[in-house]
Amino acid sequence: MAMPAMATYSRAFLVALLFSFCLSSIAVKVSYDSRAITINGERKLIISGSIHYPRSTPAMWPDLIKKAKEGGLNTIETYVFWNAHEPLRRQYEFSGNLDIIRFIRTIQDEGLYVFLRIGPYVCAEWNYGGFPVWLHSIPGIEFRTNNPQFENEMQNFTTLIVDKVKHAGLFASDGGPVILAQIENEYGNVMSSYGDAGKTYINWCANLAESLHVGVPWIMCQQWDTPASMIQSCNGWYCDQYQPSSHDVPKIWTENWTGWYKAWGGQDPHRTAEDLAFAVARFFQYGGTLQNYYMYHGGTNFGRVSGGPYIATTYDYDAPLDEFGNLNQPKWGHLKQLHNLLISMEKILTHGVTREIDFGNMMSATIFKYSGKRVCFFGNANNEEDITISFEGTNYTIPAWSVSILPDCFTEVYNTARVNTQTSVMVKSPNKADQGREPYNLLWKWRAEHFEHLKTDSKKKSHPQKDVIYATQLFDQKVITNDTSDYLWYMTSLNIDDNEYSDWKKDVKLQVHTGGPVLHAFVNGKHAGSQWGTNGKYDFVFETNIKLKPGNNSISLLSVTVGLQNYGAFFDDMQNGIVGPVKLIAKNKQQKDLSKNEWVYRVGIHGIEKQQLYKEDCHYNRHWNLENLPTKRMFVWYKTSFEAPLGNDPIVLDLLGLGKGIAWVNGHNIGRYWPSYNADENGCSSTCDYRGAYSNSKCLSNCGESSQRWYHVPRSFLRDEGNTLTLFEEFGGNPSLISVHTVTVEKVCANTYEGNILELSCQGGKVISDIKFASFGDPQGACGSFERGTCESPNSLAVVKKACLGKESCLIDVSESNFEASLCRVFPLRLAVEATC
Ligand SMILES: *[C@@H]1O[C@H](CO)[C@@H](O)[C@H](O)[C@H]1NC(C)=O
Ligand SMILES: *[C@@H]1O[C@H](CO)[C@@H](O)[C@H](O)[C@H]1NC(C)=O
Ligand SMILES: *[C@@H]1O[C@H](CO)[C@@H](O)[C@H](O)[C@H]1NC(C)=O
Ligand SMILES: *[C@@H]1O[C@H](CO)[C@@H](O)[C@H](O)[C@H]1NC(C)=O
Ligand SMILES: CC(=O)N[C@H]1CO[C@H](CO)[C@@H](O)[C@@H]1O
Repeated sequence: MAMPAMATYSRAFLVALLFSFCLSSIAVKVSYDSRAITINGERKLIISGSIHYPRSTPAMWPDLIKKAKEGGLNTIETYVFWNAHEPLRRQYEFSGNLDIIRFIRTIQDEGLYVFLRIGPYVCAEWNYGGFPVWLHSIPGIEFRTNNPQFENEMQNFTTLIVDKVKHAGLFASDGGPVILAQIENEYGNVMSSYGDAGKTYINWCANLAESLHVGVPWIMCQQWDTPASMIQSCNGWYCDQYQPSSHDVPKIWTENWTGWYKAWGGQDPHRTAEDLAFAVARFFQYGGTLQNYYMYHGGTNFGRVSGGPYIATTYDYDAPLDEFGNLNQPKWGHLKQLHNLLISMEKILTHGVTREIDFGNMMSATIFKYSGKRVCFFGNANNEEDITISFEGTNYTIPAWSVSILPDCFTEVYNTARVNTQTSVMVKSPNKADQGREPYNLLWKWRAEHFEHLKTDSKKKSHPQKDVIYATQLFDQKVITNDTSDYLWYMTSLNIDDNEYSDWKKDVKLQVHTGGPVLHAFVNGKHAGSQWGTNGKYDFVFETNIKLKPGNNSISLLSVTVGLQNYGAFFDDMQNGIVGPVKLIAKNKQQKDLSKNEWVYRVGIHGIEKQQLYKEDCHYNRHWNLENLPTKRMFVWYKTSFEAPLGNDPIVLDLLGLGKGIAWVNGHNIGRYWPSYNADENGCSSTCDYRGAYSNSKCLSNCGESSQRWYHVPRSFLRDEGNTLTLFEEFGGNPSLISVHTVTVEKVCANTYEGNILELSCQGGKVISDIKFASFGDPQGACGSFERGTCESPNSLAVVKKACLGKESCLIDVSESNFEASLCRVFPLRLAVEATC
């Protein structure tokens, strides 16, 4: 009896074991049909947002992903950054904010899907588009084309990443969150430049992807003749008019640009919440089912990761979550409402038959019908006129450049132009860690960067120096440095005979043709001039008058990069640094071409690459001066210590007053700084009309001001006290102007239509301390300058005060039932509020 009983028992046990195993990692089948991505056979609306793991810190990830989920996303998209993971060939880095597996698991923990865009070309305003610079040195290599050397490396890295994700069980086919993968990136934009080899290459990419058996679909974006096994997709400001060239694939929008990136010398970009919501609503109106925000959180280009030309350290992107992870309101909230509404209509949007009604004048309605239910989109793409339409006996007014969504084809629940979410006014407030001493003064130490080698480099090969390279030609900067440093010295000397000196005594010009972007010239150890590219171009011709002496003269050129080109056909071949010729031009037009002189190359700045003065345990720590703090001096090091601001609000440094350089906090490189580079004087407008097609030259602000004044210091880089800030200042500046700030919400405003629930909330534990304005009626003006209209409910202020004062956040039902009668004749009514946090 025992025996059979045991047998029964173990079978049951086995079944139970199998069942529990399946529960923990149930394989999910991801596929697609002509309408949508399907998950276990069910069509899904995918609302995705890009968050690049190296542009924040692991300590920030859970909060960012939680806010993305609260904002109504069901998927997070990221690129994979090859040059960060494989900085030297076959040497890998996956720790800290490069721990992609931890990032994917963090997303999984929130129950969201992952869209993994491996590339490995990523563009992304990332240094060299994500390619390791060592690739460039492989003999015979040609990037992104039918070239065995390139394909071998691409295959090697792509396979490594796929294997890593497989081993962690993170593909949906193994029960993980990764539902989609991408190979290559926007190749269609450049393919024609590569001729037939480009076609061969893109087919090779498709075959590579397929051969990796990831068990989820692969996507190729901006690729119009996609190989059959790949799903094509669209990138852009708008993708509503995009139709895939095959009828078997769904309409996918992989990059909906939520704003734009910032460049050194560029103005602040801004894409309005109204226009972004319009673009999204129209995409879904016209049958789209997968949409990804590029970026949902942009973040920061720490260290040397920014691309070129001139990509700044901030990568805020005007995204729904700002650089520091704060809600960018109203954008975040306005989109959240749209996402929740779209998801609630998922079944109908992915299955319904559609009927279009064209009302003319760019006004159209789309009716989705499925299993007895209907939803309607009324889209007005006219950028000036509000249009009233009559639909089934009811009149609807659709504001210009907006979409109304009616989940029952009768009641308008959402209009992209009517923002009912709060606007948060962010401020940067000075560090109050030391309450007794305000403003909080930083005490600075300094030391000069030593340029000893400037005097000795004219020595010949017979006394070869360490760490230098000799050549009788000018080299592309990245070929010499492998992009391990921004800095490269090009040094040479020339002899002026006594008998020719008369020609070279006066009015001599040094002329340098450089691929830029920054050049500092020294003649006989003295600074002779500096210049950098303008108008967004790296290359320029530098000219300055110099003084020569009879006999040997040394010419030392320090070339500085700020992020290698990341986009365009053959961008990888673009030369950096001094491309030549380098010439001396005498007054009588006589020239000496130094390009084929003997050049001595030295990589890096002594204090950075050799002494590592930014490191906490640096043994040169003693030799810093406390007296006579220099300002406006080139090539100088500054150091101070500071206390971490209390609370949880994000921390920024105000570096206005500095020139250009690199900043480290407790040894972490927080990025290049260049606050002296002002944004263009022109192109800004005081008003920003959301109507009409957006482009990155619309709604700009900050003209003529420092293009990046504030620099993010993630809290995880800090201790409570005794934090070290080290600066290498290249141009000259005044460190005593620097201060530590926190970023927080100062006040919140809203202008909410009747029929909505208004949520007001502060941030960082602060409560609503005052209601400056509240009027339910037809209030006028905008945040900061609201005014009463022709009518209002007399108890407007009282209702809002009662609901909100003293609270971190509050909800107000904006309806007539919640306020005293207003006697208004204007409909719909609105509640305008301005509250102080
Ligand atoms: C990548 O290349 C290395 C040799 O450089 C080799 O050992 C490794 O197996 C390759 N990986 C793949 C997946 O091909
Ligand atoms: C709708 O608008 C039309 C034209 O402006 C008007 O004649 C009609 O009376 C309106 N209908 C309703 C129900 O308001
Ligand atoms: C750059 O890479 C090449 C080839 O891998 C190597 O020979 C050279 O030493 C490297 N140079 C620097 C400065 O790291
Ligand atoms: C001047 O430079 C030449 C060539 O570089 C070298 O041979 C010579 O020794 C130098 N003379 C002095 C005085 O440094
Ligand atoms: C064509 C193009 O510019 N592509 C880019 C689109 O959006 C972002 C810009 O932020 C890039 O990363 C893309 O690859």
